[in-house]
Amino acid sequence: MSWKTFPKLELHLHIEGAAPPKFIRGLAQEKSINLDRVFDERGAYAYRDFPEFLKVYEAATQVLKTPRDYQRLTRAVLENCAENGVIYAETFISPDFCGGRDLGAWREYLHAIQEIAAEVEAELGIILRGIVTCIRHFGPEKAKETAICAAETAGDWIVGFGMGGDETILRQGDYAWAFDCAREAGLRLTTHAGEWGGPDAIRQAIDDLRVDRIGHGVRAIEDPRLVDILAEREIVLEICPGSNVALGLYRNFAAHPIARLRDAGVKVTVSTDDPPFFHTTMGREYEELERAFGWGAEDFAALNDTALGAAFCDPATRESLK
Ligand code: ES4
Ligand code: ZN
Repeated sequence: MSWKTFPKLELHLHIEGAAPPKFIRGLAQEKSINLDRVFDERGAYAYRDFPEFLKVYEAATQVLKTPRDYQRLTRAVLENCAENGVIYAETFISPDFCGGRDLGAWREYLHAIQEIAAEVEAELGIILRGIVTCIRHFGPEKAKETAICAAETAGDWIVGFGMGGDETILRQGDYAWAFDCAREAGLRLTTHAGEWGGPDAIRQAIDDLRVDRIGHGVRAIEDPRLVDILAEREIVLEICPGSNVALGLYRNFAAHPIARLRDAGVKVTVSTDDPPFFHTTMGREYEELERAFGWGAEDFAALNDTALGAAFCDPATRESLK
């Protein structure tokens, strides 16, 4: 069955990672930037593993230079989301790519993105909010600068702070200053953990960064006591099954732990991460979950209820989504 029009919330979406290849190619052409290493012969993003994925991601992102470029990107991303039934999305945005962590420049990017998001909301009804994200492999010093950008722009639209990037570098706790700074500014917190790192990375995220949600977190399944902790403390997982399958973490949807985590009482949600990179959409995620686990409307409504409860937006916005 097609779940394309089923109303959905999406909590884990990297804005540059949601850029359609066509959009990036068009922008590269306009700017005469060579992107041969980024695409394969069929025009899809070309990478073999996670480190290569991060390189291709950063290379593709190089064509996004101005606030206007991010405006065009945001429109393209929101149109794709809305076409897949998404009514509310939180997207990761990084001052590393938007203005090089300079606060004045960051404000300009943010203004441009918010402006177009409001325009698309009026047209299509989809609501977007931002989570400022630091990039782990850029190191803790840059993460501090990123957190300051986040703290200075925290409010109705920038609602969270997070960390992505290469999870095998350093430890979650090495970024505690940045997360403390963001928390003090009133931001809610999430970090990528338990995708490439094992259960211990998830424990560090909970204990050392005190996050509200975990990006991925799927490898908690390897530690039953940790699964119980996640369930008891109601720590929400932003699970991206198609991403995990595309990057080879699990053979296929049927082998993915999302159903086991859910059945153990963990609060799970579903997102696409970097949809064109992983050849997925929210519609496709739901179709594959139906195929693998027989999930239907009730199961999907429950996922979205969990996402609504875990959304970082203000209560009035949350109420409007009920
Ligand atoms: C990521 Cl920094 C970043 N960007 C996009 N996708 C990611 N997955 C993990 N880290
Ligand atoms: Zn991610």
